[in-house]
Amino acid sequence: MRTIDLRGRDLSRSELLGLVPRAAVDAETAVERVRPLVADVAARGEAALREQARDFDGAEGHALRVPEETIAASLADCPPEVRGALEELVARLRRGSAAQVPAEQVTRFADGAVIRQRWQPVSRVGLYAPGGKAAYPSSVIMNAVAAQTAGVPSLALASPAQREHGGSVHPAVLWAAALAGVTEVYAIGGAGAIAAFAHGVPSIGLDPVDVVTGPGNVFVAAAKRVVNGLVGIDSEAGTTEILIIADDGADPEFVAADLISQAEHDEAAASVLVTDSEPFAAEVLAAVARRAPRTRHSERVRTALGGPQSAVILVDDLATAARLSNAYGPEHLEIQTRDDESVLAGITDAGAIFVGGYTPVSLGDYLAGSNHVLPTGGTARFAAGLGAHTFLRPQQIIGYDRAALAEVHAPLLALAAAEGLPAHGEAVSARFPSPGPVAGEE
Ligand code: HSO
Ligand code: ZN
Repeated sequence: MRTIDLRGRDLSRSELLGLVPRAAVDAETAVERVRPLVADVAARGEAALREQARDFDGAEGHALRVPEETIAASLADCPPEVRGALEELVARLRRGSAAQVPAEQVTRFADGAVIRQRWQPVSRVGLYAPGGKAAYPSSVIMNAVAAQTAGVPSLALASPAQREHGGSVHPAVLWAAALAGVTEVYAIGGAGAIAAFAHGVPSIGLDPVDVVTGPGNVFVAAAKRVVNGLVGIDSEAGTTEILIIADDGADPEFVAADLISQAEHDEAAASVLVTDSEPFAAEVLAAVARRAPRTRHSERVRTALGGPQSAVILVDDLATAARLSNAYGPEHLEIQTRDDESVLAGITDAGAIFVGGYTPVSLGDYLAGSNHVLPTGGTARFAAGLGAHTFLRPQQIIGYDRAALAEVHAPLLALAAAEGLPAHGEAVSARFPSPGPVAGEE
């Protein structure tokens, strides 16, 4: 891992950002490639999907809808300890997600002048789960449970047809579906799946959805961009990132293990340590050098940690570390210091924040009860992670009675006149036949 020494420099937010480069992903070029695929599914439905499955997944003649019995039966092949762990994940996530559903709020301006705000779930969602080596049952559950907790009544799941699994989806995807209680599953992959969700496929009984979520490769991300507007989408989940703020009170072995854990996902993954202690940084680097060659995906980890997106950054103090982290807006932020709460107080931008030496990101990836679908690439500066709220819309319900409307009659007429929209004022005046002045009503 390279070291960037920022000590003794007074850096602005944009200078800080420029000093911590990250891997650039270009979904825009993929958009041009997937646009015709999406249009073809919209126009020709099942026939287009079958051609795309043949061309991209090497699957032909398979059932596009996975029978419900197959979903339930898949659990026979799920190792019991994996099943138990997935059940624990579902249970914790249900509790954690319930806290993301806001209560209805009522604002009363006067007796008879009330607005209510209720959080209304969307009616139907499509969840995408990648196939192949990236078949993460944990991610399927993160998406499904968040939608269910929001109260979404109709949920469909799609994942690529796997030739080695008889044209069905990856078994781990089916385990997750079965344990989360998802019964509508399609063996459709890539951009075609996103198009199928957005436009519907009548011949296989797939009704269009309102929101599409879930991770995928660059073509899935591009297809989500193409259908965005016709349906809602979650944020684009790019390559994973971890930024750790630590001082010499932290355990270098813990920090090294956590940097390696997220590097395991991808050669382009970013692992960044920000510390005010040079001796501590040296200890972490020594621990990384010892641990990295021994882990299963050591080649991938070596590439990720050696890439320009990963670094150890030396700063003067932890307040600067927090400023640096805010500029970066990490997907995952860990704080392991002598005074975690005061560092936390300086943090404004992060997808999820893991506090203390016993809260590694991999806990959040699986069993903390929090959601692991988080904003990447700096989008944590304006976006939230996936949760029940992703599927909820605040809806205001307005109810005024005659007396309450009378009270705002005159100022409303003034605003309507100012905007040159007299019919707006007349709609109110019509309810107060002559003479109509507000005072006359009281
Ligand atoms: N760290 C990944 C999520 C994940 N990890 C799934 C293991 N399985 C992105 O937050
Ligand atoms: Zn992970």
